[in-house]
Amino acid sequence: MIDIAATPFPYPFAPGKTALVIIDMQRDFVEPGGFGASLGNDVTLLHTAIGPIASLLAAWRARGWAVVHTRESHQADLSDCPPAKRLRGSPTLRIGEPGTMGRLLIRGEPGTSIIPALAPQAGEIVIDKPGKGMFWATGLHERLQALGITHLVFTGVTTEVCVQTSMREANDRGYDCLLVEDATESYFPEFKAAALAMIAAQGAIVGWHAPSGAVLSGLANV
Ligand code: TIU
Repeated sequence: MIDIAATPFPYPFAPGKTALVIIDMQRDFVEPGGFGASLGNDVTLLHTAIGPIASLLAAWRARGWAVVHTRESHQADLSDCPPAKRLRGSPTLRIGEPGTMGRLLIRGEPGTSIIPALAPQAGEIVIDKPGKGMFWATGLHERLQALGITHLVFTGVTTEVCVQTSMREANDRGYDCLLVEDATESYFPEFKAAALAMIAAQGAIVGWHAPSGAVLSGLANV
């Protein structure tokens, strides 16, 4: 085990048993005309996370460690999209309606793809998830167990929605989870700060958080 400098105390990193998780770095969330923009958000707020995620991804690939990419997405007939999700609120476009990058959050449409800077490579796990959390209706837990994964390092968007939901699901399944501070972003800076604080409170009740620099320097000799 390697101790990574983290909040609220050092994170016990397990080399070879720690998957890098990249949540929903899709065009639909980070580019204009997609799902995130349809909800009234400024998508440029998410762009600062791309560089740190790319650095972590390169570090994992160099060591041959497991990488998980997720995509929030639905089947073309919307059979896996509950009306409670599709009909809530007053977005400019709803899930499944056509935008400038195809039908919003529908599998196979251009907007649902992961941005080119972080595109998955052969051998990496790619999960299409109908919910905010990455374990709901995906079979991911079984795949991680088969690989002997016990620890998860989280990145991606948005911090307090799909990242936090996935991290809470993972914590309940027994994984030790670290959220990388500069490799996650929110449309609401105050929500990102609150999510980081509540995750690490009460003795890491959900998990740890640390900057990408601390993770990369902790791995320097591994
Ligand atoms: N709206 C928002 O902040 N996020 C989502 O709907 N999905 C994810 O976080 N991926």
